[in-house]
Amino acid sequence: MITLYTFGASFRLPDPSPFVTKAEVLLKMSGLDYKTDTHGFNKAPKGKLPYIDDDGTIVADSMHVRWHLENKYNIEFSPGLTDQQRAISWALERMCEEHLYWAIVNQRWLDDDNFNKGPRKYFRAVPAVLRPLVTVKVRRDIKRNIWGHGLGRHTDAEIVQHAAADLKAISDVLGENPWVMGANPTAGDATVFAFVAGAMTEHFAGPLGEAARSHANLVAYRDRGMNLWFPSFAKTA
Ligand SMILES: N[C@@H](CCC(=O)N[C@@H](CS)C(=O)NCC(=O)O)C(=O)O
Repeated sequence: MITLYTFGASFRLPDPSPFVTKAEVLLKMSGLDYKTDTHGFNKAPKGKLPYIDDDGTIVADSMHVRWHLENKYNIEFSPGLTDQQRAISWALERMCEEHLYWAIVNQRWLDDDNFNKGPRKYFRAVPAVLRPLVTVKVRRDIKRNIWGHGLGRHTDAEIVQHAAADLKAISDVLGENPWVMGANPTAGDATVFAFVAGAMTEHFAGPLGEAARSHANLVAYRDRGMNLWFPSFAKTA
């Protein structure tokens, strides 16, 4: 049995981390038995979630999880795709993970209202006397990370402008198709669905979510993915 280490559902999402959601969608696509565990962060080998424990084999990072499932279980997540489609899918995935992600972090962690509605809850376990200091330090570290990436050197409005261009690109690739590479879900959907849902969640206010929800096909795509993989989070469920 595979154990997927997660943060646990929040922000009207199956997981606040799109990387965790991606790994869980891959596990669902694989058809393998798995369970989730929200108590693994302190033992995360790379200091981040997700990671899996597959009968004693620890695999950290959503990409390594995918490669592990492909190699160990001979799973083909994207049957029938051409090399060009695989390349487009890969480029979309990387755009979500290495660019759109930072706009999502910016929106949740550095906007005070969204921080209070969301990530602040992670600090409840910190002793009250230390909590303000720890909270300020972690938010400062996150600001430094976004700055280090480069996106954080822009104003909030410019960050959303960059992210909105990502979302438009996803919307344009999707077009009228139900899934990013056509009629059936493929590996790229595990990532793209996770990041679109994360950017779009109605839990947070602001222009990033509005930009995501301005594309009717992206809203339908998010709802389609929720219905298929996480029906308890689907509006129609
Ligand atoms: N490349 C990694 C990224 C994972 C990642 O960034 N996880 C974040 C949550 S979204 C995390 O665990 N952050 C905790 C930390 O950096 O302390 C993957 O694909 O799994």
